[in-house]
Amino acid sequence: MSATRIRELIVTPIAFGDPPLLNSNGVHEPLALRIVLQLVLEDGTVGLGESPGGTARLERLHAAAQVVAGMDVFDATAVCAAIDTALLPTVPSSHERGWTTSAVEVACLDAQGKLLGRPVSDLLGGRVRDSVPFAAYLFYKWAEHPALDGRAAIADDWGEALDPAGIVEQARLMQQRYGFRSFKLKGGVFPPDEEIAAMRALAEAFPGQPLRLDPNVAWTVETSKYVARELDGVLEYLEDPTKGIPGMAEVAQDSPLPLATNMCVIAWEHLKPAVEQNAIQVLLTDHHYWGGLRRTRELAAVCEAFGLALSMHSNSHLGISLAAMTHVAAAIPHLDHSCDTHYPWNSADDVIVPGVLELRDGEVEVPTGPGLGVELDHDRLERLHRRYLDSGMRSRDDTGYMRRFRPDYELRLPRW
Ligand code: GKR
Ligand code: MG
Repeated sequence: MSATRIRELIVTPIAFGDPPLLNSNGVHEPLALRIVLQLVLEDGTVGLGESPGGTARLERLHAAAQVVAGMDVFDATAVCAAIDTALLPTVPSSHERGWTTSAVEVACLDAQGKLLGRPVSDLLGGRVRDSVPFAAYLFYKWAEHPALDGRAAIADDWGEALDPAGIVEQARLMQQRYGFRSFKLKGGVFPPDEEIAAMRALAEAFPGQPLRLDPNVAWTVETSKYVARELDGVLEYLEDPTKGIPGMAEVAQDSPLPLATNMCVIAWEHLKPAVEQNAIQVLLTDHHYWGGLRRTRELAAVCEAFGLALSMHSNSHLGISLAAMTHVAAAIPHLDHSCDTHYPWNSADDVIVPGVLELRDGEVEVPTGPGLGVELDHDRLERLHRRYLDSGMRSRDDTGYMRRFRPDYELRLPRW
């Protein structure tokens, strides 16, 4: 029996704390869901992976576990192809299948690195930087999760941010705590003029530091053009102002600002029309759905070929994902912008042993230990799994949660 053969894939759904962050869909619930993967080899080596949660993703990872047992961990391409083939009949979207293959690919690379005694960044061609810059991810937010159904209110140490002054204060806290030198605001929450005012206030408070605004398709084409004009000279890019490749292309025709996306170009087949229509100038990559770390590096080369700048998307996540994001970002020569991360909002509940990943001066040093360089805290994992089981929460529902407090809240995109 070869030591590098996969014995089993252990799939553990978890839930961790999340503050009341606002977006164009509603508000974050008190818990966010992720899934932790442990890919166990015949010799006992364990490769780690982290995927977004939810019932569908969990079922697909369980299906993947059936397929990968017995395969060689160094055959990561074949492992992903086998999973893709198994999912194809029930999951027609390549983007959706990508979430599953990506998480397993990361676990394969972690295990490979551990076997070889080399960091994952070495397996991706070697690092071109020793630390990776991240942006402070600013959100409009409530001071607390209000009391609900007998549950007490849940406060946090970030405070309320519902206007330009609140956003500047949050940015200052982010800078004090983590040293960030670039800032992204999640918009699509208030009328565009209020969000324009917030960006101007940030520009005044942090002169010369890169700024971006992402309303998650809350605006029409016309509104997007208006905001782009108003924020000319203020933003480094405007992210997903409006829906779809044709809509973004229409905005891009008149926009003085580069347009970025993690919404309309999310699978390989979207690249050709986006390039043909000149719909975007910046792509936010994300190894969680682009097929893993090696495919992300390939994507970076495609972007380079077509003159697209590269940035990185994030969702509520923990340390295994942050380690993977850091390794791949370290191995991409043309990383044009600091990466997004939700880590400051969620790191208190991490599943990894502390000490390796730290956001300092707005950067994370690339771990140099074998594999991803992070270690699972099994007690934490057990606690967060129990929390998942006890919560009864099985999918993210920002809109439904918002309606618990504002029953007349409607999900309307575009809203303005
Ligand atoms: O966490 O509310 C959020 C974000 O809106 C997230 O869901 C997005 O996927 O961060 C993301 C983005 O850049 O669009
Ligand atoms: Mg975005």
